[in-house]
Amino acid sequence: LGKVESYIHEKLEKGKLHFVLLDPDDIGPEMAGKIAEMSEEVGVDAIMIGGSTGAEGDVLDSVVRAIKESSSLPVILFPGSHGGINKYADAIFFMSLLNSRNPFFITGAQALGAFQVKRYRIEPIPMAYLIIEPGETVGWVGDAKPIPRHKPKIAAAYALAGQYLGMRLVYLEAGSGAPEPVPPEMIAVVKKVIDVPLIVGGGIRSGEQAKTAVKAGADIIVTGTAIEKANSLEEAKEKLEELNRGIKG
Ligand code: 1GP
Repeated sequence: LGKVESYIHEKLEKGKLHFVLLDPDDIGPEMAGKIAEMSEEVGVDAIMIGGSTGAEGDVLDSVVRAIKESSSLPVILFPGSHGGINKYADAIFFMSLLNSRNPFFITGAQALGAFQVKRYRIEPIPMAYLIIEPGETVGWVGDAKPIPRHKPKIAAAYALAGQYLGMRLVYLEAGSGAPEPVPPEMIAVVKKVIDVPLIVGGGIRSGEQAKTAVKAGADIIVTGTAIEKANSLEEAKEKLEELNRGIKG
């Protein structure tokens, strides 16, 4: 395993993890740097960078660099397509949107990005990415057939298929800003079936919601909107602390 993946596994032996997602389309480099620095102070485990609309090119470049300068947390790309690759990142979730209707999001963008990942020596971490209702922007852009919230077995079947295809992480995604996170019943059913770490994100805004997801079986919780939407840096820090407590107890 690569450096970042090993780091994730070592940390998972001691407890559950919290990854903070920053979308360069919503947040400038200065703010991103400050949030990354605060995240590290509070005990967040990694910074993810990505978004479905416009997290590319110079905008992405300056945000990744600002984060690398202001914290020593691993920076993991969470790309909406091959445009979300950046040479300053440590690793990339090399993800396939398994329940997309469009092969571009299953294998097409991956082929277009593969040589770039190799050239820049970004550590690829293969991941099954599953969109759960409502799916929000990423569900629409990714042309997903979102998994119904009350059908946990469908999610589990896709998750297990992902594992059997060689993916080393499974991500259940309700969509950024989703009104409700992935249901705990679904998290529990998926967790029971797979052996690889389970990531859950989308709509997790409170420590209580984070705790519920962890109790159900999530290994890694991703939060983005709750922190990006804070009205001040102090508020963002309080939110980070609240979420972190919910995840780590
Ligand atoms: C989105 O799962 C992540 O891809 C995080 O979602 O912005 O709702 O926290 P939020």
